[in-house]
This record gives sequence, C-alpha cells and structure tokens, in this order.
Amino acid sequence: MSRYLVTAALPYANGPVHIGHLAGAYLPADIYVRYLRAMGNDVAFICGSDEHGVPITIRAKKEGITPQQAVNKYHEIIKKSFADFGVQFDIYHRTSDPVHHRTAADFFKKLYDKGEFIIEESEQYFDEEAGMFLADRYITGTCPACSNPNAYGDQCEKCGKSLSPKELIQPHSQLSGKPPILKSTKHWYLPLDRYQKEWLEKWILSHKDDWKPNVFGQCKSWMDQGLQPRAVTRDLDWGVPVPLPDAEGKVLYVWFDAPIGYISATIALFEQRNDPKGWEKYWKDSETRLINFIGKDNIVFHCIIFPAMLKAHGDYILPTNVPANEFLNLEGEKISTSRNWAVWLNEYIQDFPGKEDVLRYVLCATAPETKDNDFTWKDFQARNNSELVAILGNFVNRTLVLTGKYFDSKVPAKGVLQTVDKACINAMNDAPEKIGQHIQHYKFREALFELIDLARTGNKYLAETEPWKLYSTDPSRVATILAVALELTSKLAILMEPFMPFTAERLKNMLNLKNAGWKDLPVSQLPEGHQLGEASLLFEKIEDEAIEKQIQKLASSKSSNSSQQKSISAQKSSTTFDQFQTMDIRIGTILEAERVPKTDKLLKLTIDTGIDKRTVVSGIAAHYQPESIVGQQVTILVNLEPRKIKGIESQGMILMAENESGELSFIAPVKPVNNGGTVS
Ligand code: B3M
Ligand code: ZN
Repeated sequence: MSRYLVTAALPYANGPVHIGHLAGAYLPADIYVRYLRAMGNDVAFICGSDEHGVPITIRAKKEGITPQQAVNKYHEIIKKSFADFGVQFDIYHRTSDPVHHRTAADFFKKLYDKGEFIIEESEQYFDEEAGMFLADRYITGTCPACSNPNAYGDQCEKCGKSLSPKELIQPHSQLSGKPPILKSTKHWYLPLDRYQKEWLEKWILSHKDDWKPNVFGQCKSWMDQGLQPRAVTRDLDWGVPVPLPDAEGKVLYVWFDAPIGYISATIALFEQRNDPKGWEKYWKDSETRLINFIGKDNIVFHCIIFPAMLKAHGDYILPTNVPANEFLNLEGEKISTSRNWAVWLNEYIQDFPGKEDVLRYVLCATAPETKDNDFTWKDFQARNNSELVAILGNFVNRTLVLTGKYFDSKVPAKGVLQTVDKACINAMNDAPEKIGQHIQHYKFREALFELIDLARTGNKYLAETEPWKLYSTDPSRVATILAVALELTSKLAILMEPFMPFTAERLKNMLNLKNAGWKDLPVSQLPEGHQLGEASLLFEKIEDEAIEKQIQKLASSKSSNSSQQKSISAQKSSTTFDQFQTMDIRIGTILEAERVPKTDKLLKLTIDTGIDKRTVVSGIAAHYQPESIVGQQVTILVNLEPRKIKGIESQGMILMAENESGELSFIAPVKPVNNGGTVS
C-alpha cells in the first residue's frame, strides 16, 4: 500500500465545467483515484475552485456583479456537477477561503524571509482611462512565438508559451481597447533562471522516461529557451494581499496562489477530519507520490513554476508526475466558453439524466491523451449504441436472463471445463493486470479498451457455446457455461468501477455482490447457489432525436455567434413616406458591361430601364466579371442626379445587397417583371 496525493487542476470559478475540462483532467484523475483506492492505497484526492485572477474579475464585470458574487455562483455550480458526475474528490475547496488566504500568504512570506525573491521596480503597461495596471488577461496582443493575435499577457493559449505583457506585439488593453502606456511599479520575482541552473533542469531531465512525452517535450523546450525571472505579484484589487508592509494595492499572482490551493485544500480536509496535522504526511513525507492531473495549457505552471516554489519553500515534496492531456475539440472546432461552443456538464446532466456513465465512457474512449481529439454527438451515439448497449449491456443481459430462466437466478454448478471455457477464464484472469498496468501508466483509453474487449470475449463465448440450444439435452453443460459467464460478469462489475461507477453499482446489485473490490478479483465472488438480484438493462439505446437536439443546440450557438460577430449596422434615423416616394426605382436589364480602364472597382454598364437605354457606372468589378452579367436583371434608381465618374456620365444607380462577408449581390425580382417595372 502506498500513499498518494492526487490533485486535479482547480477550475476557474468563472463559468461551468465543460467536456473539455472533464476529458483533460477530471475524468482521468477520478479513474486513477478510484483504481488506486480499489487496490487498497491511501489516497487524498484534492480539488477546488480557483477564485482569483483576472479571469474572475473580467467575468464579474461582464455580468455586472462583484467578483465574490461571481465565484460564489460558479463554485456551487461546478461543485455540484462534479458530484453528479461521480468525481469523488475528498474535498472540493476554494481559494477565497480564509484557510487558503492564510496558507498562501505564509508561503509567500517564507520565501520572502529566505531571500528567494528578486525585488524590482520596472515599467509596466497601464491603462490611463481605467486607471489600472494591465496584468495577465487584461492585456492582449500578438504572440511573439506563433503570431496568434489574441495572446494574453501571461500566456498564449494557442502555442502554450508563457509570456509577460511586454513580449506581446501590438499590445492593447482589454478594458479600454486602447494601447497602454508604461508606468513604474514594484514587484517580487521568482528567479527561475537561477533555479534552472541550480537544479530545475536536472530534475526535469530526470523525468524523460516517466513523464508523458507531450509533457516532457514542452518542459524541455522551455529549458532550451532559457527561463526568465517571473513576477509573482500583481497590481490588482482581487486576490490574496501581498503580506508585506510596503505592498499596498498588490496581490499574489493567481498562478502563485492557485497551486498553493492544493496545499490549503489538504489542510482544510484534515481540519474537517479533526486531524489538524494529518495533512502533513501528504505534503512533507518523501514516500508520498504527488500526481497533478491538468490540461496542456497548465503544464508550465505545474512542471516549472510550482515545483520551483515548492523547492524554494523547502518543506514540501515535488510532483512525481504531471499527466497532462491535450485538448478535446467539439465537432471539429476548438471548445470556447465565450462563443458557447461547448457541452456543459450541468446541461448534459439535465438533458441525459442517469446517463453520466455514458459520457464518462465516451470521454475516456476519446480522451486526448497523446494528441488533440474530437468529440462529436454522432460518435457519442454510436459508442453508446454499438459498444455499451450491443457489447457490454448485451452480454450481461443475456447471461442474467438465461440464468433466471434456467436456474431461478441462482448461480449454477460449474462442471467439467472445456477448452472454450478455459479460454474465457484465462481472458478474465489476465484482464485486471492489463487494465491496471494501463491505468498506472495514465493510458486510460487503452485500459477502457481492454475492459470492453473483455465484454466482447464474453459475447463471443456465448455465441460459440449457444447455451440456449442445449438446455433440453444437456442442462449440466448449460450450468457450466452460465457459471463461467456469471463469473465474467462479476469481474466486469468490479473492473468497470473506475470508469463507470454508477453502472458498476447497479450491476453489483443485480449480482447481489455487495462489497467486492479489485483486490477480490482473483477469487470467485459467485459461489454455487448464490442468489442473484433483480436484472434490468444496463444501458439503453440513444435515439436520433436526442442527438439531433444537441446538434441543434450547437447550431444555435453558432448562429448567435455569427450575428454577434458581424455586427448588423444600426437602423438609420426616420424618413417620411413622401421622401421615399421621390425615388424612382425600376427593374432593368444589363445589355453591356465593361471594365472602366485604370480602376479596380468600376464597371461601365448599359442598362435597358424600360424607359430608355442608359449608362451607369457601378462599383461592382470586384464581385462580378463583366461577361457574366450581361442579361442580368437589376434594380436601379433611375432618377438619381447624373454624376461624372472617371469621365463617364453615370445616369442612375444599381441597388445591391451586401452579405456579412462584404460580398455584393444584385437584387432581382423573384417573379418575371418587364424592364421599367416599378419598385415601391
Ligand atoms: N485555474 C487554469 C485553468 O482552469 C487554472 C488552473 C489552476 S491549477 C492550480 O485552466
Ligand atoms: Zn503563441
């Protein structure tokens, strides 16, 4: 038995949790912890809301509420949806809690007292209109590494590079939209460059083989670029105040205080357990394995900055592993909170009650473990219907129904085993080790694949042995087959628990298997004569309508996005009917068209207006080729005063419609109208 401290990234309390968060960190962490516990390890599983930093204040401003009101609202939503989804944290804490403020302030003070910080007065970006220094997400600009035009002052989310505002190209304030000015201010810096030389690089390199390649690769590339001192304080009014007398108006940088949140949450957990010193062995005993589950945009903070802080402090262990996942996309596009392009966990739970395990299954099966991956609703449906229902559910159901029919739902006696039985038994005996190894190596997809493969083996076993054909001639053979199939069912119930805990619970009830866990797997849990419970279907088919509804929901976020993005121009001020009546608008036909020499935009058109044939110069050359529009009907304002354009007299104006990309289109009647027909 070993001691583990497992953390999952603290979500910002600035919005609900979506499937990208789940697949990135929370689901793998929960599977890992459930497995460790099932194996009898001592585990503390820690999480909580990250309630400081600019993401929170920006959100509060958008909603017209205070930062505290914003975090109160989202903390509750997030906490509840994790619980509903079966993520079994020992504590879901929060960084606005006094325990955290105290712990983070003490941590900073200890580093200060040890002389770890560089203190520096420097010029920082300042928004004069808002009267504020522009830290982190208050400032955006172009990323110097990948040219992403929307990089934040602390990080580019596109390439993952950690940034400081001064590295941004063409910086502008998120508050006023204006370019900022420079103003002098004092901050405390962690000398990452010094740590790199002293120990950090060596430590990172020592994890070449046990950290995931995507994680190690990112760290290595930062080392190669050379680390810089990093400010750990900010001029903001929301956060943990810097615990020094000369630091009025300054708070700890959110990425300094948030990881300390793991420590304060552990302290709070043991306070709740009336064991106020109990947390220390998790953080201070070198026997403890600290595992931080995160998404890839958090790698630098967990693999470099937080370890640097822990080491500088001196009392704490460093992470053993930081199994970060890549990103999950949705229907081929990046998940985005601001564009509402997401599947929100709280909404999923409402829309698919009782199907938490289906989402857990699909997210684990498609988790972006080694590269970005895509979630689609069609794939969700297909995996439910053709894997959970058709393989796992079908095997369990056939086994239980047949046992009910032939043996009154009592486990029958196993007779002489044939080769086919032995092969099935071998498969079930090998599975726990295979699945466990994959989980221990953070290969949750492969672990799940082994699980479903075991159910597939069960289905094949029934198909080959066909017990339903044998009962009248050979009931003892049927007894053996069903005893083996039930044995396999009981193993599945135990093995699926980390992945699908709700279904595992139901299946255990059907098998009348109360407390069996992973370590009981080698021993048969279903002795002859054991009375089974009541059977029901484990999974049900998901119909097209339910999927269509979700696809529609996404489509409507898309259309509201595009109307928001391309702002529709405001309505002009009123006109009168009489004024309108002065305009003579007709239907005409283009007879000839040619480019106006030495211009890009203009075409010279000859129009049959029904009244006459006349010349009109029109700015549509970028949208239509002259030869393609001869014969085209158009709408023309015929009594516009003639104007000379490039030396040509234009006698009227063609009316055009413009779409959101600025393309022009003729307006022509839908039913036939002769030239000269009026428009009114
Ligand atoms: N809140 C970032 C995020 O949600 C941040 C994680 C903190 S973990 C200490 O992506
Ligand atoms: Zn970038």
